[in-house]
Amino acid sequence: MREPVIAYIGLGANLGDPRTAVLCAIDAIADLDGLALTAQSSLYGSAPVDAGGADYVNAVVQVTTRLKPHALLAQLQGIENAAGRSRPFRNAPRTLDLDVLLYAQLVLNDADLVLPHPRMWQRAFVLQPLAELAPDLVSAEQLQAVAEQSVWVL
Ligand code: PH2
Ligand code: MG
Ligand code: MG
Repeated sequence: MREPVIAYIGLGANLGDPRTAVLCAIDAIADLDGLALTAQSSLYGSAPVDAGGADYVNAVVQVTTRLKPHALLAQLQGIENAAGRSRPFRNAPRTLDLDVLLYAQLVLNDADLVLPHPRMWQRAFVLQPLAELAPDLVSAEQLQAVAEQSVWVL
């Protein structure tokens, strides 16, 4: 049996009822086989970054999982699809977005999965909730670099 590893998942939504979508997604993640939800951040509001539409609800959860990275991604995409996710164009407003941010120390450059998440260090809506869960993973300098982005605790 694979040893369980710690992974971090970013959640976001800005269409429909985003707060409910993010809370339901956290429950759905916790219900997945091969995974335990081990911590969840506060919910954050955030202005869209490189995107249009309404303000987002964002959060980060920590999971401990035996799922391989692509199996974890596939499970998360199932939850996105069940929430009515469509992909009409890049960074379109979405009912639910679930991104694997970190998977143990793994560095991966596959076509469908890049780890760590390639844009997470430019995004306060990821770094602030991640720092709440795992302060050792985010430096003061990294938080300072995105300090002009508008993010607030809900
Ligand atoms: N997700 C994006 C693009 N821009 N902006 C905010 N505030 N929150 C997001 O989750 C978000 C975004 C692409 O996934
Ligand atoms: Mg995303
Ligand atoms: Mg995504």
